[in-house]
Amino acid sequence: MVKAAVAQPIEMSQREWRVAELEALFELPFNELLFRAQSVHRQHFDPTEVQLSTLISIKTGGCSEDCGYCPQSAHYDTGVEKQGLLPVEQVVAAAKAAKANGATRFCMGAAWRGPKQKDIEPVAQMIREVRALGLETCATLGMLQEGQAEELRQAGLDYYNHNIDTAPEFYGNIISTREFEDRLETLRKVRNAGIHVCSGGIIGMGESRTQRAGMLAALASMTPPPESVPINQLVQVEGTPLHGTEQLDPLEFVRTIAVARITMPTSYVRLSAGRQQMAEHLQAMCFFAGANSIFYGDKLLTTGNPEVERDQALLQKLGMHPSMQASH
Ligand code: SAM
Ligand code: DTB
Ligand code: SF4
Repeated sequence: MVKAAVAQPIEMSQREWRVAELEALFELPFNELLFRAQSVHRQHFDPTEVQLSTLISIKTGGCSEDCGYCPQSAHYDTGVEKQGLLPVEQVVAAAKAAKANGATRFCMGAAWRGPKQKDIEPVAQMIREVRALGLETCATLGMLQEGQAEELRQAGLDYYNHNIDTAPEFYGNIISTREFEDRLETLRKVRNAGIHVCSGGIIGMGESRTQRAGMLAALASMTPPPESVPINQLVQVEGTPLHGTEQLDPLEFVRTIAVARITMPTSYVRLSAGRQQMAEHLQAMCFFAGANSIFYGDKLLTTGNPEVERDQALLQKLGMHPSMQASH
């Protein structure tokens, strides 16, 4: 009888990852892959802990970019109502509610190609006030110009979310108004300003397995890899070009989480958009595969997310609990 390869929970030090190595991980027998991922996970994290991050859309819709997945692009008719920059008080009230529900990070998202210089001060004010509540701050505002990352850091920004979204080779199939390299440039600015990096992507956009491996290889090979890695399942929104894309096998999504965990052992891997469409046992499997963070709150940016009570019940059922806040 052929014996299955013995799992080796070896320490994966930071290094350049080749796409072929990640493809080999994807091709492992499912149980072998999950066992390896869980073993790596336990070397660095308490497997019962999950980090909770709440989102708010501070500026909604009417975006000039043509990202094929996004309901907020002005290029598509999706019925999303446009909303200008929210008043600071409204953002702070939402942050207080998020904290009261147990979130430790608050992420402010804007449907911009990038912020104009006049936008920086009001956003900086939001960051100052949210941080004063004792929450970790995160913002996702699009591409940054020279000096803007420093201004945001100065205001107390802990994390900047800027996803590479997909593999370099597939990027042009999804977005035409900017290039993959533009994303890397903003990530460099964020890193240089001393802000923690949150970067991940979307699965289920019609990419191949090799391209899923390519996206994760690009993230894992960053020096250092992003501290937070959101793995989104495409939320298909009517009116966007990607609406109607063939649904991905859920087990392939779990594999993607596992490969992210193995290749980025010390990063928080966030089970992100798409949870509302996932059964509880699928989410549980993602946690076993090494996901240790979620978006928490009834809404993502414009689409739904499981209600807070439902998530609390799920965590309780799984014997999991929110992780304490990282100090800043
Ligand atoms: N406009 C900024 C930008 O694109 O960087 C910030 C906000 S944008 C909505 C943040 C991220 O949300 C995108 O990079 C993408 O990964 C994710 N996203 C947008 N629409 C999505 C969808 N329908 N399904 C899953 N993720 C989505
Ligand atoms: C991320 O990776 N996913 C979040 C957050 N970063 C900003 C956004 C998901 C958006 C899903 C579609 C919507 O609600 O508009
Ligand atoms: Fe605009 Fe961001 Fe949506 Fe792209 S993902 S259309 S940049 S809001």
